[in-house]
Amino acid sequence: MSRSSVILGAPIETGASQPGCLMGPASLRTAGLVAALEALGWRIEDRGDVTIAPQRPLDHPNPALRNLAETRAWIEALVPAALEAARACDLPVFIGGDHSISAGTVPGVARHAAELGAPLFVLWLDAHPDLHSLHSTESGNLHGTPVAYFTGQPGFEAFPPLEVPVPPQNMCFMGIRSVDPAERATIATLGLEVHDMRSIDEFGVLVPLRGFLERVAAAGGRLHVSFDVDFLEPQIAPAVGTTVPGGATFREAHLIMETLCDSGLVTSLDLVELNPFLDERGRTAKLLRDLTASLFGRRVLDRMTRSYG
Ligand code: 4U7
Ligand code: MN
Ligand code: MN
Ligand code: MN
Repeated sequence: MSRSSVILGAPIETGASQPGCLMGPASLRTAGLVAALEALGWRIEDRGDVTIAPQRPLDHPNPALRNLAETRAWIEALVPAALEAARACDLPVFIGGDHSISAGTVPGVARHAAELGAPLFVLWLDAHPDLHSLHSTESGNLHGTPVAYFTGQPGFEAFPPLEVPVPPQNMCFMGIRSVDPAERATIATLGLEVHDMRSIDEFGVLVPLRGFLERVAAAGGRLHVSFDVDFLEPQIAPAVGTTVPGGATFREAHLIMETLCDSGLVTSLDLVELNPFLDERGRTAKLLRDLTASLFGRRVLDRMTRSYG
């Protein structure tokens, strides 16, 4: 039996600092994401894009917050859509949209994991830990807040109540190289597993990734991967608003996706922060398509795979 995936677009750009992520789902479809995955033997159902109605502005004690009402509405729309997608297939792919989509997709798949009685783990591939609360964010850009929200941190009274939080000890961050003071404090307090770019320079991507995958397998866990384009070195992935130099290389990123594929543990994926307005002849969209294909089983040659757990 071939494996199945539901593709769901979430064209959100209200969480980001600049417009353009709205076009992310269209750009990935134009790059041929569906055909690339079908070529690997997957059954793909593209459910199109989620939408929200126009919103009336919401007040908040933090005057810096931008587009709070829209983000709230996106979360309310995405949680049930992500839950349904997770119920309907082996590995749903959520296409952003800026990273605020994960404030809906992760709680949605967390509810599905809870239905199955399995713990949910999250691999966060990003230059940033996205650990701000609605009170600590200084930029007011809500794509910097999803992890704090879905791990159940305080300061989210203005977001929809969270039904199934992800335990902070089930998180693993890789690629981190831009951390604000409030986020640094949260990382220390919660004791989060963070592999910053320095530690990737020192140990490569495989040592920390294998350690985390062993942990997921030992717990009988499900694994959500959230892939922010700014995880990558901006020279190979220019289509992103929040570029930070010193990101993951082409091979580091593919090796992560290939290793995740071999593990057989991944049960959902976000592809976020693609801003096609900033792309160069579609190269970032094509790279993201190919990285997803590596996660879905594309490989150079057949080989023995390593098993976990
Ligand atoms: B992304 C930032 F200040 N921390 O809060 C902020 F550096 O989803 C960036 O990872 C947030 O791209 C980046 O605005 C959010 C900034
Ligand atoms: Mn992010
Ligand atoms: Mn980022
Ligand atoms: Mn970004």
